Amino acid sequence: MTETETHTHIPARNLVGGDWHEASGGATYEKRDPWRPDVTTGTFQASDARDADAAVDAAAGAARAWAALPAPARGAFLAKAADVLESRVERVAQDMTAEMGKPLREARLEAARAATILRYAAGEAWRPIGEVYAASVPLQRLYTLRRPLGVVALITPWNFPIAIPVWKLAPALVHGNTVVLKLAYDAPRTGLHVAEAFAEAGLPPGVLNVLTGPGSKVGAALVESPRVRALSFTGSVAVGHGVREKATARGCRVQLELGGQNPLVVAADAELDRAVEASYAGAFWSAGQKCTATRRILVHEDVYDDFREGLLARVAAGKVGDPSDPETEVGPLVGERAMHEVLAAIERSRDEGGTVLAGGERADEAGYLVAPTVFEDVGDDALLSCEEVFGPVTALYRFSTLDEALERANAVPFGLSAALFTRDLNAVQRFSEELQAGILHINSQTAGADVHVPFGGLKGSGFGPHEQGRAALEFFTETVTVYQDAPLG
Ligand code: UN1
Repeated sequence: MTETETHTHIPARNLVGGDWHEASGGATYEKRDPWRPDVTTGTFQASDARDADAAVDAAAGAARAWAALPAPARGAFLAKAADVLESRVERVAQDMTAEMGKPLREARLEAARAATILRYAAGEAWRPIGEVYAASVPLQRLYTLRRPLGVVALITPWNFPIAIPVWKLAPALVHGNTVVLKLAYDAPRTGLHVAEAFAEAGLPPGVLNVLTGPGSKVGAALVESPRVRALSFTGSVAVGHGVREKATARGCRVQLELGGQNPLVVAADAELDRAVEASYAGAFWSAGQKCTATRRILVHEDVYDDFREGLLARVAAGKVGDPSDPETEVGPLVGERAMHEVLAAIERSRDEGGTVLAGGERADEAGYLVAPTVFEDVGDDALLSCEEVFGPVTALYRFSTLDEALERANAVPFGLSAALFTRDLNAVQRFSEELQAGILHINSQTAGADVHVPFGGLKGSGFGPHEQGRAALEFFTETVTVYQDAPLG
């Protein structure tokens, strides 16, 4: 295996059982640059169910020995992979920008974050995996023990093409599972860097298997595979619900991270400049393609006009365009279909009575760029107020009391993240107790996820235990209780 496996082999290959393989059906697909769609960024394996089966076979074969390895020895592979990835942050970032359009400045941060996640997870090897209880009889040890599940499958999205694969696989591996990772169809190259980093770190064959290809074939096969004990999925609500139905029906453990309809509330006493900056970042960075993006901005009526003016000035000053320019803040959407969906949602919102204050149209002839779009006068039951429109579109709403803001913020089926800008401790307290979202931000933007704390949504935004931090232990292990009585004689 060479250092440049993912670059020198055209098409790029899957990692299965420690070797690089072409898809068994021999099919490949091309990925194009969403900024310049006539440019091909790579050719990848269009894997199918046979490849998924081979990967599960390899993972099952490696499971026993991997689970038997002491956790710190497992963690050492994660630390080595972190070193490899860290040495390639710039290349990973450039590849990410080229294949899915995330602006380079954010892609660099995400690539670096992958190494941090691996280091954090490596450290988990040294932390407790059970609890000791007082015994109810003499000479007994009574304790719990968390054990690996076996083979786990991870189905990952294109919008965080390295952070999400890594934040799923790192705890899965360190806690002793073997993994089949399905990379997003629209961002395969970025994820293959992870495969390469682990291969170079000398990970035993079969412990991590990485496949590219269509979700309808590879993902579906993993969902159905009886040897996959747990399945972690991040993506759309529709696909996620299908995954849950099929996988839970066969007794497979399921974790879903789905969409959001995230509110940002600006109180009358907020630091308006900060609220404006956070709204801009939350709504428009990554072209709004984060499940944690800011979709609704609720502003107190006393400061509404000032905030609106500030946000529109910030939008006008924003740097929009070529994602490979390190100054660019807002780049293209991931693909043509995604762009048309967002443009259609903008049209519908106009038809529903919304007023476009900024943006509202495509902003480049070749690239799939939609200008940062701000609406107002959108009804609470309109599309933009209820559904997740996965693009650089946000809406302003006016409110008069905190009760009203909380009620309207909560009036969606989602519950991923939310933000409040205020200096009022009472408002903060109410928000932290009543806002129906898994991730709450006081005076910071709705997006973002530290590596060492739980991440996950409430209501329709998620299912199963949260990800990251210590929470990951819950999903990737099962607990046994041990009654250990000493011999009497
Ligand atoms: C972040 O806000 O940095 O797919 C992470 C998503 C989320 C991750 C967001 N699961 O957008």
